[in-house]
Amino acid sequence: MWTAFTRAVSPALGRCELTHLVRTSIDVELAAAQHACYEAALTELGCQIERLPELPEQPDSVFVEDTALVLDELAVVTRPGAPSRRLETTTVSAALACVRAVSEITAPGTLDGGDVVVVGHQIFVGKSGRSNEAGVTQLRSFVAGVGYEVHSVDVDGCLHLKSAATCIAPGTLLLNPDWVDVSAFEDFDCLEIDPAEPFAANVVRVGERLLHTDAFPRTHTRLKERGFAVRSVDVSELAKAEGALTCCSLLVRQ
Ligand code: CIR
Repeated sequence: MWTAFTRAVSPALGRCELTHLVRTSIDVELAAAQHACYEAALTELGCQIERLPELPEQPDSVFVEDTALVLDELAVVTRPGAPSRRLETTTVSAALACVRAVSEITAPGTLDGGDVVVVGHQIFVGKSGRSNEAGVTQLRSFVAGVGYEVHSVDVDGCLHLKSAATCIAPGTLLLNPDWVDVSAFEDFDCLEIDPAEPFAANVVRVGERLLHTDAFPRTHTRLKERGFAVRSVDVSELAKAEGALTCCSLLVRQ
């Protein structure tokens, strides 16, 4: 059984952080409707949805993935690299304390959950503008005792490591080789996105099932050809806020 922690789209989403995208007008009502479809898709994939308290003043608060890393053994609440996002973590910490022992990244460390890719007991952290070495060192100290190794990985051209690589099955990754140093993943089975769809490497995995955005049909076909069951949703308004699919939930195995 899986729980997916989510949070409502803030009416202030239009004032979100942007790093690689040019600001365009966001239809917040449509974003909320797409977010509801995303939650419905997660329910179909076997998740029970738990809504975190709304934070209407926090533009990026729908992107809950960045606020924590949840492993089977423990949770780590992050200190997001964007100062504007640091008020998002308090409610996450309180919610996760009900399901896991919680550690917290503290200053000067920064870490965004979107930079963290877990493949078995190997944890990869993107060296993005959001996560720093102090954050990685703290994370390493929290997880070493439960058998995880932590590695830093170069990323370039995208916001987070999870924009460039996600784990789609045990020991298998979907990658955009233009945005990540693929040699970091040479021990794993790596499937590449279709080059015409640079944002397509971000896939939500719930057990054996995958959730992808419907903006990437070519990569979707590659996944299907490899035998993956893939459900897709439209999150085009959230994408204007530089949000990927994984960033709208924190998945917890119960
Ligand atoms: C930000 O820049 O922080 C938000 N506008 C988007 C965060 C997306 N997070 C993610 O994909 N993990």
